Amino acid sequence: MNWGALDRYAKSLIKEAAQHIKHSFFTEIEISAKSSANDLVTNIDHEIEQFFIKRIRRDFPEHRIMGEEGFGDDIQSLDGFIWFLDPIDGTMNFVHQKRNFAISLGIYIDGIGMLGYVYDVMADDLYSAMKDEGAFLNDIRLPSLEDTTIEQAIIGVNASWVAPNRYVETAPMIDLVTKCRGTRSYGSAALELTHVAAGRVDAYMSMRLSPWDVAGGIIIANEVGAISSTLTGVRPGLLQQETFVVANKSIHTQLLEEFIVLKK
Ligand code: 2AM
Ligand code: CA
Ligand code: CA
Ligand code: CA
Repeated sequence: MNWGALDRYAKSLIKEAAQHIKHSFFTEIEISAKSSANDLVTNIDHEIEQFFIKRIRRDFPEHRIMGEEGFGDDIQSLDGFIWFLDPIDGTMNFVHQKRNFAISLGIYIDGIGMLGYVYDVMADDLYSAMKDEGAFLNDIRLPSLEDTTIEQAIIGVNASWVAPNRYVETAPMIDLVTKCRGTRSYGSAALELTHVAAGRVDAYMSMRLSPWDVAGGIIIANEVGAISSTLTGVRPGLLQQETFVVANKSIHTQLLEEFIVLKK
């Protein structure tokens, strides 16, 4: 495989898809609910996923695609080439804010992340990474992360972590949000991963994410030395919904051991 050529191909596909998304603001967008009233999807999510899939199938017929909206392949194993695609990550932001959403794409071979992309469409910020070649923001290299401490960290969490929930004990989470320097919640898992990779946020966690939410961002975060895992500390499996945390490596273990206490 010519990885440089595949990288250029993926970037041009993402930029073309982003133009379609921007043009959609001049049309009537159809919004519907998926699993719950707050879980939104639009005709644009569907159209963008179909745009990618049509191109990838034409140009790489032997590759498989896992996309959020279900137009891709039924993926039960990580063998061979797999493209993990979230056509719009942060659909609620797309609908309500017309910003703060991203296209997320990760290209894996036999479960190993090779090329990762998160494109903040309205900011025109393309985060990308190639395994062992570093991570970039618009072709400017992102430096490796420097060590930090909980007291100096900004933690990416949403309010559900300190409200009663079925995944984690709230008392240690309240302790965490009290001890850390600040908290943030951006509403797009892919963008939150890039904030960690760029050192703007020091950790991000979620109780339930799917492979397409994180596959691209994990590769980017990995290249600057951040650690991604489930809340039990194992590598994300990328075949089903899981808990997720990405953090500066100097606080990852402490977060899991002291503050994220899983309910039995
Ligand atoms: P989405 O916008 O592509 O659905 C919102 O905090 C983040 O969680 C987004 O990255 C969102 O992705 C993701 N997410 C995963 N499952 C979700 C669900 N059932 N409802 C809403 N957001 C979900
Ligand atoms: Ca969704
Ligand atoms: Ca998503
Ligand atoms: Ca999505």
